[in-house]
Amino acid sequence: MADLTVLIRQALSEVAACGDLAALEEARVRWLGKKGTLTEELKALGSLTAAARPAAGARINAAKSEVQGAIEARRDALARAAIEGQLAAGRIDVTLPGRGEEPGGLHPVTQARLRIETLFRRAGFDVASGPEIEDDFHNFGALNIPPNHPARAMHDTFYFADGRLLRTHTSPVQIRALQEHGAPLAVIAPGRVYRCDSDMTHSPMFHQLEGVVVGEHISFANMKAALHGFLQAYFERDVAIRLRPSYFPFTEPSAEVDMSCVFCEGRGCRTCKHSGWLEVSGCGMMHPNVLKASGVDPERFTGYAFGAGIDRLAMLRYGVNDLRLFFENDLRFLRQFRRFSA
Ligand code: 2NM
Repeated sequence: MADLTVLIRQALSEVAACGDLAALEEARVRWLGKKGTLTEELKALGSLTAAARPAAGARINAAKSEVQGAIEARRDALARAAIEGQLAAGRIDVTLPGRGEEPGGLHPVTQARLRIETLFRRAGFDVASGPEIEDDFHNFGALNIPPNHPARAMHDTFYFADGRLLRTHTSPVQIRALQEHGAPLAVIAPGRVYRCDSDMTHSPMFHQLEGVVVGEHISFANMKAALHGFLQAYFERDVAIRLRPSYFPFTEPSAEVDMSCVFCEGRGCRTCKHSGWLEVSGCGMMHPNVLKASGVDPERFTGYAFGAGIDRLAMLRYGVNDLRLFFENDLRFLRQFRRFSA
């Protein structure tokens, strides 16, 4: 028979070294299982003399129960350690200060839009809105942009499989307003528009402001005065504007609107590329075809229309130099606008 004292010491040290319940179960099988070391010792009793058997049997059973006890103690310790680990991992220190609640604020683009709406309402305009998913007629056809017109490629349109599309401008809103109310009419249509275009200065979704005024004697001079008045009110200062000839399918004649740079007052800086001028809008006299498509008699009525980027107007007013900041929703950026009101 093996030396029981040595076997017990070996078994106890193996049990103590078990790091988890699976290892402990393996050790139990190795020592106390059907073919375990101590079990084999008991089986060997048969080879002893009848006189020696009782004492040897008692010593082996005592050894077995000592190892059994050690295994149970180790199992308890491992189970307790597992629970402690789980508790520690999920511990909540209720004495730590809370994260607190912060007041929210309107997004700078929303602030700019609300401000623009207020200023145009004050000038007698209504504010209209319409669907962002449009049909071909309201986004293109009614705007003197027939199928295969190059302006369609220019617009980088997102199309749906059924032929509908995400509006590329808010002009459809004005077409619908004219169809519904007829002339005379003065409305602006601020809202989200979509173009398949994304880089430093272009976002696939951006915010546009468009406006139309239709009446019996609406002139190009009326348009220039309205745009000048709006820009001065929006930037709360005297600004100069100039109109450069341009082309849009829906207006004739058409122009780009430049404004004296709000950062350098026209002296020249990085933002205005040292020209002293910022391009802020496009405009023109409504094309007779557009009036006709909207149910307005172009022999009796004339109208002007304009379009500008709200995001760009917000950048210029709040001094933001990267358009993408408006769409990343980084709280460190947005927090800076809480103190402003519309
Ligand atoms: C622009 C430039 C010029 C425009 C035209 C219309 C409508 F629907 F009445 F025909 N709304 N806005 C227009 C005209 C938009 O954006 C640069």
